[in-house]
Amino acid sequence: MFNKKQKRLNKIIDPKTKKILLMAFDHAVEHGPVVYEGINLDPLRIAKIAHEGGANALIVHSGAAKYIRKYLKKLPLIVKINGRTDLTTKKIQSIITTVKEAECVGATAVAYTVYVGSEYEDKMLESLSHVKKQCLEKGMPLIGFMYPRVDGKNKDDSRLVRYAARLGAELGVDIVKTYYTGSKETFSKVIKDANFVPVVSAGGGMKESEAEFFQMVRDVIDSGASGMAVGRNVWEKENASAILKEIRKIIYGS
Ligand code: FBP
Repeated sequence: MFNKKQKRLNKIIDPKTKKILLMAFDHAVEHGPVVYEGINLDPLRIAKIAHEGGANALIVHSGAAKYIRKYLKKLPLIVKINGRTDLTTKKIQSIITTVKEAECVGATAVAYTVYVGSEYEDKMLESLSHVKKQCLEKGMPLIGFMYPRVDGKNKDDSRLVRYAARLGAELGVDIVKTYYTGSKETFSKVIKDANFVPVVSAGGGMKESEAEFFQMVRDVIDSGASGMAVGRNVWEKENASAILKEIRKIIYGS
């Protein structure tokens, strides 16, 4: 099982450079399609951008993965195991896919969100233990989306993000994905606290300009992160593949 898992991880973490470039596309579940009016949300379009732009893998839900796999065999897919809609205020994501199902639709890894500090944290951590067991049995890498959700605090509050990232490392996820805290000074502390696991930053909402987003990617990498999982700042743009190639250059340093 260890070899199987390592082979899969080698597709997601570049074995030579240890760099990671992921593209995230679970937004139509998390935020709903209406928020993205006017943007083509066909998962295959997004998968082609990820493939052409040089992403190591694309993060999707199982239905999108099944659809993409019919047409695009090569791109590694990371399948989300839990989820929620934006139509509820409850800060919890429920298990919606098993690791076996993810494997059946061709997943190279699975992803699980923890809302750290939410009133449902206990339930989400308990479910995580079951997901970890399934991953162990299948040799499946696990990406932890370690996202603070504390009433009255910003979700990118650096003290909370440090705690969330460290929790992911302690709980044994293979890669931690968390929010960027807004500065190299604070994000380097996040990386330091979770130093025994690769950490990637989410891209966040749409930036004013491409230049601003590229600067954020540079700052994330300068902070010591292994890479990024980019979403809206890429696939909402017309020249998405070109933008992704630029991001890849920054992350890989070439
Ligand atoms: P972005 O790079 O577009 O920020 O996507 C990262 C991500 O975690 C998605 O995977 C997810 O759908 C979304 O952000 C959730 O955002 P939020 O936690 O702000 O609702």
